[in-house]
Amino acid sequence: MKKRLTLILCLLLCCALCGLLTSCGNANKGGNDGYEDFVVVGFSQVGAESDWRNANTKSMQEALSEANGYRLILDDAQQKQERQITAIRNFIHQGVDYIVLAPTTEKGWETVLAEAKTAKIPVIIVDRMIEIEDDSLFTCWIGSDFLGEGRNAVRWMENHFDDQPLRIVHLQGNLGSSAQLGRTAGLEEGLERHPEWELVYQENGDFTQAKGQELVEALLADGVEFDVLYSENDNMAYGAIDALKNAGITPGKDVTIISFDAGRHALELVMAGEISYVVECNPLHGPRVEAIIQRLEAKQTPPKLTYVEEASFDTETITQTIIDGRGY
Ligand code: GYE
Repeated sequence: MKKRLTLILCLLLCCALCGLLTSCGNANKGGNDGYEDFVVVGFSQVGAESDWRNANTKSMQEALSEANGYRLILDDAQQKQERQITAIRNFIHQGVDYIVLAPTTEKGWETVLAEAKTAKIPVIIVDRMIEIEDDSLFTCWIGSDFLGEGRNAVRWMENHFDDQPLRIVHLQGNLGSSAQLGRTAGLEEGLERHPEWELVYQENGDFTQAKGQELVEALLADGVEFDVLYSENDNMAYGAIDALKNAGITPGKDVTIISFDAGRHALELVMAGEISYVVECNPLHGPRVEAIIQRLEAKQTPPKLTYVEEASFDTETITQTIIDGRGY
């Protein structure tokens, strides 16, 4: 009798343990966790530093929605690579179907992506690129040609200023990110070709409006004089514009401003003549990532690298229709 009771208790314990394991195991593989009908995607986002980034997050949320059959687990890394590494490890632990990574910096992904590969979870990189020797550690990448963007801006400067001497202030984005590296490299090529161009100031503005304003206030206080402000994103340009105006300097007249991203407000400032040239960087990757996942679900192979098409605008080419059509 006692023996039979122990046996029954053991069986009950086993059942309970099994149930626990199924529900704690793969987030997507059955159980009562509510994930079973969805494709589960873990998205490690850089942060919320700019309008571009917020538009990017929104685009991902809209495309990878429950109505479309997805469960999106979004992690905001607050611009820190360590946080992204932790987020990816959590996604692996949760057994997501796909990992999407918008990397803060290019370097330092080998170990964690090898862990994702071992767990057989495809990794889709968006926006910025990673620098990695073994490219089997990610499935594919979709994003922008940042060096092309920088070269585009420099071409405009060459056409606009001919051989005029220029004093240039350079606000950089987060150091080590593809967006910074490419846009900086474009400018550096221009500086090499043009001995009449002088770089009078170069600093990291973290891609934020607050830092852009702070840096320009500081350099004006130091008496730095300049003709061109090359800002590696719109938000830093907005901050710079505030600082210039507060100091009685008219953007677009006393100083030429060049920016990257081309969000709606930047386009309005081009129309108002305050930003002279803006190079577009498209943040709407949600539907593109969704299409990639659909192909992978259908056991197809998406292209390894996809560059999105991007335009640019100056005071002559901007129109109200272009501004009205800009959703972010
Ligand atoms: O230009 C900037 C953002 O990586 C393209 O990051 C992105 C850049 C974008 O914070 O505004």
